[in-house]
Amino acid sequence: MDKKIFSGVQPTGNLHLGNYLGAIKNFVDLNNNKNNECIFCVVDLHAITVRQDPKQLRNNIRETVATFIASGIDPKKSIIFNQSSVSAHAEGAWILSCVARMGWLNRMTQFKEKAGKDKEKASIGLYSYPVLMASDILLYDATHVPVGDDQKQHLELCRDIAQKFNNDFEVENFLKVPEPLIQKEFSRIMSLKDGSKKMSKSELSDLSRINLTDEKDQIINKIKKAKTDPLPMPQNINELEDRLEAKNLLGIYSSLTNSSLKNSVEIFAGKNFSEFKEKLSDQLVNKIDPISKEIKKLLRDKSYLDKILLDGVEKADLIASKKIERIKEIVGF
Ligand code: AQP
Repeated sequence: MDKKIFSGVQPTGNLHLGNYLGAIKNFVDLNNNKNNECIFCVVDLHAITVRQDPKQLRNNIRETVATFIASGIDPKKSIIFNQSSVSAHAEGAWILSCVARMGWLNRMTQFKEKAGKDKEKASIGLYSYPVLMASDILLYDATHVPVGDDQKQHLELCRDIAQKFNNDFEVENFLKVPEPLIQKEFSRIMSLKDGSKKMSKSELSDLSRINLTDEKDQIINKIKKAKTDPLPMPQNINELEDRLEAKNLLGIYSSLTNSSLKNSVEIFAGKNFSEFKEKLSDQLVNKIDPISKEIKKLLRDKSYLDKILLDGVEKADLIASKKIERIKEIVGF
C-alpha cells in the first residue's frame, strides 16, 4: 500500500464547490490510485456540534454518500461509512481528550469563528471537535489526510495528540502521526459574494455558493451575480492581491481546468468580467451538472445508499475496534 487515506465530510447539507475542489476532488484522485487504501467518513458526530434537525440529518447523511459516489468515489475500492455507527470514534475521542491540553484547543481558530462572540453558548462538542477528528484519523493508522486549507490547524493538533499519547505511554510510533494532503493552490474557495469569507454551507445566502445539487440555470445565474469589481480582468498575478473576488473566480476556473492561476490570468487579461464569467459558467456546468444529476438519481434509491453505509460500517468497525482495544489496554483499562 502506498498511502492509508482517511478523511471526513460533515452531513450538514448544502455540500458545495468548496467541499468539492478543496477535498472531494482530491478524494477521487486518491481513490483512483490502486496502491492507496482509502476510507471516507460521513462525520455525523461532528455534525451535531451545532444543532441539526434529526430528520434532515438523516437525509443529509444519505446525500453525502450520494455526493461521494456521484463525484467518482468507488465504494468497491474505498470504505464509505458513517462515524456514529462505529463506536470506537467516540470512545477514542474521550481517551484522547484526556491527553490533549486546553491550551492547545484554545488556539483553534475554527472554534473562535464558529462560536463567534457568544462563546458561552457554544456546545462543548464544538470546542472539542478537533479531538474527535484526531480519534477518527488515528484509529485507522492513516498516513495521509486530504483536507481543505481550513482544516490544517486541526490536523496539526491531531499530530500533537498522537505524539503526546506515544510519549506519555511510552509506545513509540503506536499512534501514527499523519501527514496533511492540502492542495498547493485553490485549497480555500471563497464566497461568491465576499472574497474574504470561506464558501460555506451555513452562509444564509444561497447565492454565496455553488451547491453540488445546483442545476445548469442556477449555476449560470449565480456566476452572473457573483461579486466582482469595476475594473477589467487583471493584467497580471500581482494585481490579484487586492482583488479578492477576481482572485477567487480565477482560482475556481484554474482548478476546474487543471491550469495554473498565472495561465488563467494571461488568458483573460484586460477582458470584461462578463466574457470570463461565461467561460467560467461553461466549465462549472460541465463539471457540476453531471454530479448534480447523479446525486438526485442516487437519492431515489435509498436502500442502495444504506447498503453502502452498512458494508462500510462493517469494514471500518473491524479496523477501528482492534485499535481501540489496544488503546484501552495501553491506558490501563
Ligand atoms: N470553502 C472551502 N474551500 C476549500 N475546502 C473547503 N472545505 C470546506 N469548505 C471549503 C473542505 O471540505 C471538507 C469537508 O468540510 P466539512 O464537512 O468539515 O465542513 P465545512 O464545509 O467546513 O462546513 P460546515 O462546518 O458544516 O459549515 P460551515 O463552514 O458553513 O460552518 C474539509 O476537508 C474542508 O476542509
